[in-house]
Order: sequence, then C-alpha cells, then structure tokens
Amino acid sequence: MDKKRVFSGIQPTGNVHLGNYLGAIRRWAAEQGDKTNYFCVVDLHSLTVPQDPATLRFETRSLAALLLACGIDPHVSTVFIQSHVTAHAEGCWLLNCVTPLGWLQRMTQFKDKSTRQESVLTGLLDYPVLMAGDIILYDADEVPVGEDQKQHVELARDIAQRFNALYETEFFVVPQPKIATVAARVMGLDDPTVKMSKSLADKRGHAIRLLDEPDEILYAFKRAVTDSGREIRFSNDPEKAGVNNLLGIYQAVTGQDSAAVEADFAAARGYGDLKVRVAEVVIELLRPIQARHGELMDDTAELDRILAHGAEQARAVSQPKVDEMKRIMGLVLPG
Ligand code: AQP
Repeated sequence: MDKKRVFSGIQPTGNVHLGNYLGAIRRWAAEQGDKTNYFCVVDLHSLTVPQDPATLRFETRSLAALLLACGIDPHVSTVFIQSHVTAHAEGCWLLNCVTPLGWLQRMTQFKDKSTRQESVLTGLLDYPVLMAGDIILYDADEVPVGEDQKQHVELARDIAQRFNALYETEFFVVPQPKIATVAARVMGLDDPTVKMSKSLADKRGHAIRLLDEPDEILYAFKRAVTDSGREIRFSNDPEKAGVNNLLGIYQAVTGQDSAAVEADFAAARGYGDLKVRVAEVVIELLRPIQARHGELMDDTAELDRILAHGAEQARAVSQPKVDEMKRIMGLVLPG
C-alpha cells in the first residue's frame, strides 16, 4: 500500500518554542518512518511581516539544524527551504486566481496579526494561499500542525476542492489537518489565555525557547501564572488555565496519561513543586536537542548539502505539478 504523504512547515522567525515542538516538530519526527514526508522551512511565509535580512539568513539555517536535531532524518524525510523551490511562489500565484478574497479576510490569524500592525502587507493576507500551495503541490494527504493552523489547512482543502470543481478534475488531493491529542495548543506561561507564540517570545517568561539555557527555563516556569488555589489537577475552569497548561506540558513531555500525571503531583506541596518539576523534565528533554543543534551549526557545509539535496527532491515533485496546473489552466500553448 502507498504510504500517506505528509507536508508541514515552520517559519524561520527565531524563538522556536515548546509549543512548536510539542504541537508539531516532535510528531513529525516520531511518525516520519511510516509516511512520505516533506518538511519545509517556510522562509517566504516569514516575509509576510518585516524581517532583517541578516537575521533571516541566520535563523533559516538555525531552524533547519533544529529540525534535524529534533530527530527529523534527512534519509527518511525531505527537508528543504521553501524559497529554494520556486514552484511554491509560482503555485501561489495560480491559486490566488481561484481563491475568493472573502475567504482570506475571514482568517483568524490575519485578523489577529493585522490589528497588531501599523502597516499590513499584502503577503499577510495571502499567507494561507501560499500555505495551501505548499501542501497541495505535494499531493499531501496529511498536515500535522498545532491547533492554531487548523483553519489554514481547512482553507487549503477548500482551495483544492474549488480548483478541482472549476476545472472539472481530481487534480489536487484534498488534505486533512492532523492535530496533536496532547499539547495541541501550548499556552503562554505569563498569560495562559494566549497561545505560546514566537512573536511574543522575546518577552521574558512568555515562552520556553528550544535553545534556552536551563536557568532561563527554570526562571520562566517559576514565574508561570497560576491561580490562588493549591489543587493540581486537569480542569476546564478558565481560572485554572495556568495549572492546566503546566500539566499539559508535563503530560506531553512524559507521555503519561492524565491520571498518572495527577498521581505524580498528589504529594506536591503546592504550585511551586509543580513548576520546578515541569521545568526539570523540559530541561532534560531539550538537553540533547541543544547539543546536537550546536554540532550541526558548527558544520554548516554539511547542513547546506542536506538542504540542497532536499530542495532537489522537493523540486522533482512540485515543479511537474505546477507545470500540469498551468496546462489545466490554459497557460501552455499547444504545438
Ligand atoms: N502554542 C502552540 N502550541 C502548539 N502548536 C503550536 N504551533 C505554533 N504555536 C503553537 C505549531 O507550530 C508549527 C510551526 O509554527 P509556525 O512557525 O508555522 O507558526 P507560527 O504561527 O508562526 O508560530 P507562532 O509561534 O504562533 O508565531 P507567531 O507569533 O508568528 O504567531 C505549526 O504547526 C503551528 O501550528
């Protein structure tokens, strides 16, 4: 039987955090053996908000190294940089021309991010069309993402279906979002009502960044916002969102079920014990990843070779797809 095809991406905007890892990257690594995988550093997406060129260059390599350090195996999965494969930008234009504007204006991420900016770039509105192309140019069946990206994957489904309907074809596979069962939405430690986010991660105490030093991790967990109670259990009560978030992180890292997690804290003397224990398991989780990332960044020639090979593999799939798309749309002259 054919393996399922998987596509997922991550932006090289620095500050890769525990939410990105638990909600996405860790699952990519864990499930890669059973699937045909395309994992992409989506640098074109990062340009939808202003970037410093030198920082972007550095972060793009660093993120690729981080994906490998987190266990993505380039012998098993295709790992590449989005802008190295021109089919993504070309496919985006073609899909723009079948996507109604109203679909994009409804996107929650666009509404959130555009209200936080003085000058909103056209690319920010168009972000989900580029993402739809990323996915459907690879005939991806599945897109493993955190909950925040579910709406964008649903839009990719709508765009694929609209293209198929307009051109009376089954050209595009309609992809499915795959959301984690635990840690689908890791919340900010300083404010458990907002998701842990790269753009807020410069604020000390908001996020655990994958490359943070142990002391910094302990600091952030110790200052995590909780409530005035003492009870350490999972709960949907908005008052207990902070404790719930800490338990969710602990559960995702240790792989235990919720009863076992609560049992681990039955004898705890309060939230202080919980915070330190969660910090300890996260520090141990990140230690080998950080060491491997350091080694990979010491040899960027090898990293660049891996990325060049990944781009070649990605091109071999996505460029013929774009070429055929152009033919279907009437852009290739007969003769
Ligand atoms: N808090 C989160 N919990 C679980 N999963 C998350 N993801 C992001 N935040 C969380 C998932 O990580 C993958 C890669 O993220 P991205 O780079 O595409 O997304 P992003 O939205 O730019 O990341 P941030 O941290 O949310 O940055 P900003 O501040 O720009 O909004 C995706 O699968 C995403 O679902």
